[in-house]
Order: sequence, then C-alpha cells, then structure tokens
Amino acid sequence: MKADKMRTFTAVVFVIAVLTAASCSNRAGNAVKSLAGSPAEGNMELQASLIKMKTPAENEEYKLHTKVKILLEPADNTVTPDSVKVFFDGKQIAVLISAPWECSVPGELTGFTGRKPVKALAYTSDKTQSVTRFIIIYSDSAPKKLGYRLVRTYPHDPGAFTQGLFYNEGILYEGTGQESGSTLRKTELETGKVIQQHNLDPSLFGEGITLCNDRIFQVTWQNKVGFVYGKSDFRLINKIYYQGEGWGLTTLGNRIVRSDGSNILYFHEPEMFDAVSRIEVYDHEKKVDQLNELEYINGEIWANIWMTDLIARIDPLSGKVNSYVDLSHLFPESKRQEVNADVLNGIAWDQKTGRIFVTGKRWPNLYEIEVTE
Ligand SMILES: [Ca+2]
Repeated sequence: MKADKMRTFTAVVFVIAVLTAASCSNRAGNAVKSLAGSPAEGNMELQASLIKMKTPAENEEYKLHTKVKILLEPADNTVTPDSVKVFFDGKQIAVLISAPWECSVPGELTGFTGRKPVKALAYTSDKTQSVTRFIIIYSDSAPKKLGYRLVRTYPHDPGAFTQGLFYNEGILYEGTGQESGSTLRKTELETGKVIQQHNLDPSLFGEGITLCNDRIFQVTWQNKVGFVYGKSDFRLINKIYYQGEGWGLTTLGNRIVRSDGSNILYFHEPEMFDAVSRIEVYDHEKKVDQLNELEYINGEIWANIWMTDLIARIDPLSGKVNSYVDLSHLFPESKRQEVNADVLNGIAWDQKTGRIFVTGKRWPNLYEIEVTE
C-alpha cells in the first residue's frame, strides 16, 4: 500500500507539473492577446495597479486568536480607490473609503488553524482590482505528549488489514482493506471471532467505517464510492460519492467526518454525503497530515497518523492538535516484522464505559489502553 501510494503521489506531482506548465503558457498567451487586443482588454491590464498589500506577507505565520493587521496603500499617487472591501477567509471584515488604508482581522475570526486567504478588492468608477495573500494560523499551544497503560489484550484476526474500527453495544465493527481483502465485519471482542461478514467487490479497496443513525458508512480508498448498510443485517441501503480519497471515518453529532490522508478533515451530511465544512489540522509548528483512521472521543477527534505510532487528538472546532498519544511500545515495529504486520491503525471507543481499543493492520492483537500523562 505504501508503494502504491508513493506511485500515486509521483503521478499526481507529474500531472500537477504538466497542468501548471500548461496554465502558465495560457496566461502568457492571454497577456499577449490583451496587449494586442481591443481597448477594453487594454483596460484589463490597468486593473492591476490600484492597490498594494503591504501586510500581511504571503504565508506569514500567526497563532490562533491573534489579531492580523492588514496594511494597504495605493499602487501609485495618481489614482486613489473610491473604496476597498477587505475579506478574511471569505468573510467581509471592512470597507475602507479613505486613508489610512488599513484594518485588522479581529481575534474572534482567527480561531481556526490553517492556510487562510486575506483579500482586498479595490474599486474606482471604472476599474477593480483584487489582491489576495494567504496567512498560516498555527495552534497557540504545544501539544502534550501522552503515554498509555495497557489494560487488556484481546485476539485480533491477523489477516484483517484494519482500515476502520468502532465499538457499539458489545460488538466490535471492523472494515478491512486491500483489493480482494476488503470486508465489513462484526467481531466478538473477547475472542476476535468474526460473527458476520460482508465482502466488498474484489476491485474495491475498503477504508474507514462509522455508525450514524443505525447505519454503517464505509468508504473506499481511491474508488470514490462508499456504501451505507443497515447495522443489524449489513443490507446495502445507499451508495455515496465524494471527491478525492477515502481514509478514515467517524461521526460527530449529525456529521460524518472523513480523512483523505492530508491534514484536512471533511464534515459530510449523512444523506447526500455532501461535504458541508472542513478543518485543517495543525499543531503549534506544522501542519499535521497523513491523518488516517478516526474516532470521535469525548469532544475530540482522535486520528492515527499513517506510518507513525502516534495518535493526534484534535479539537474539532479549531483544528488544533491538543495532544499526541505515543503508542510506539505497544506492538513495536521489530515485532511486527516477525508476523508481517503493518502499521498502527484503528481506534474504537466504548462510549458507555470509556474503554478505548486500538489495533493495527494485520496485528494479531487488539489492545484496550488507558491514556496517561
Ligand atoms: Ca474508529
């Protein structure tokens, strides 16, 4: 799977490079055309000279809830804009009609981590111009590194390439991956025995699963299709479609949260599976990507970080990582090699008792853990 993903990544980089080259040459073509074109097209060229953005700088770094000063100035002394509308992250925050051409994004609006646009739209009677910069908002605190205490060890099917896991009313539900190995199954916690199983079409690569209103949702890695089943009988109720990849799923209220291997978590409404909002996950110094299997636990979204033994505990409101749980000693890499086991993946929460279960791809065991400071 790792090799497959690397190949995909290389292919995507290549396609982006080709598209970028194509769009650059188009832009150059348009510029030549407008210089040689009608007076109206000539005016288009002048639009880029009304206003400059002095601050913030491109990719300037901020912490959550800080005020961001926006300083503009007319591009030259001969033309003054009639007005300038200023937007932050899609919301209008000011309309400026005279000097000083400045305003601030208030701290209440910078409560979300991520790369956010600051945009100024300048107008005169016959021209408009827009300038956009991106700033990056990081968490305002360093996440704690947490440990764990092993409470109990249970057997786990060593053939299960775990991609999704949740616990509900005494039963552990698991979604497994790989072409020809993708399933949805119910297992007995105590014995690891599979008590009900649905096999996906062999062409599909199953990924995350979650429960929402007595329906089980399961996404696929790159097939852009997911399935909705009845919880009791695994009867297929609906198919869902989405852009990009499917990695992990969990449920937060009436939203289904999906990861796609990046640092973005998408919030889908469960009927049409439209993505209605998203968060970008950052800690105090970097974006946190490769987010994989997910579990909503007590107000946080816990996410396995692919190819690591870390679980990120994410604040679903702001996107910041509150803490990391380090599970590198639970089933160490050296022991995994002996039994051809893959990475840590799979988090389930028994909401009634607070028990937390974790496992990995083709791991022979599933562990109940308690997080410690
Ligand atoms: Ca889970």
